[in-house]
Amino acid sequence: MKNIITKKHDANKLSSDVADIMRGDGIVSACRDIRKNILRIAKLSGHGHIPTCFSVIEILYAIYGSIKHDPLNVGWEKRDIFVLSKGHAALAHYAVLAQFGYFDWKELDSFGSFMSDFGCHADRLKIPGIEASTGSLGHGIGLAVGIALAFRISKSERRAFTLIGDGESNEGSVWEAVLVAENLKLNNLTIIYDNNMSHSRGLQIRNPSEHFRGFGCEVVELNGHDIDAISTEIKKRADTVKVIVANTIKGCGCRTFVENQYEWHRRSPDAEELSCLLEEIGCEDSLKRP
Ligand SMILES: Cc1ncc(C[n+]2csc(CCOP(=O)(O)OP(=O)(O)O)c2C)c(N)n1
Ligand SMILES: [Mg+2]
Repeated sequence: MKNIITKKHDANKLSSDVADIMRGDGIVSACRDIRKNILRIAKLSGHGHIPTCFSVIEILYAIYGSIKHDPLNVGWEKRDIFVLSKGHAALAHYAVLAQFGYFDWKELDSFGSFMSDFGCHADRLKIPGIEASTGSLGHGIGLAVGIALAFRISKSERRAFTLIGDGESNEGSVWEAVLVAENLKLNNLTIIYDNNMSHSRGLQIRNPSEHFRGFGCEVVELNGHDIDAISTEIKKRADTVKVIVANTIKGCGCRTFVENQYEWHRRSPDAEELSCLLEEIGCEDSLKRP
């Protein structure tokens, strides 16, 4: 056993947030299946950013369960727009889009391979449901601000949503975008801030809620693994820019990732590690697609 795997899954020792999402049926089991498939595809491809992805599964699930969109009519002119600003979570985004019926799971098996449409960062011209090509941190939020402004100018009821990272928010362009959005009082823009405290390679942003409030945004802070809480806030509009500070666990669901966050940022598991990780999320029995 490689020492990168720490110990076997012990639900009693996990934080209550982690343990809660691993119990129950319905949405909870859908999120477990999404995690299972991300692990499977990361192993297949040799790529992944798995902890980054596991941090935002419930957020992405809540977004696609709440915004206006239609997987059978991807160009629907009344749809809301979501931009994944922390673009290295592309595999999580693809997985949630597959879960919501944008494409078949089996298409994702080519993720990260030569000439695949499913790149490690998503391309909006290649994948249905991807509205912006992202991956260079600090840019997606600016696109979302522009999209929200365009909706206002065209007197549209459509809304724009974006998901940004705490490490990403070391980029000054994030705060420039917030400044512009709040000055324009873009009440059709919701920013979700993935507060997974991943400051090992960046500067820590202490108390992000206060930062956003300082800019004049309307801020709500919640558990980023609580789908109901996120969905409720996604649906509610504010008078100005709305920011949801989502407190998350980077690698949520796998103790190994939580404890070895930095080492796992980009690596993919080998066969032995994969079976340990599947066991940690409670899916040791099967690698079949949902
Ligand atoms: C402009 C830019 N600089 C650096 C990188 C390299 N990079 C990829 S992920 C990452 C850390 C991002 O942290 P965070 O936004 O908190 O995402 P997390 O992995 O925690 O989900 C960095 C610096 C990048 N993709 N883009
Ligand atoms: Mg982070």
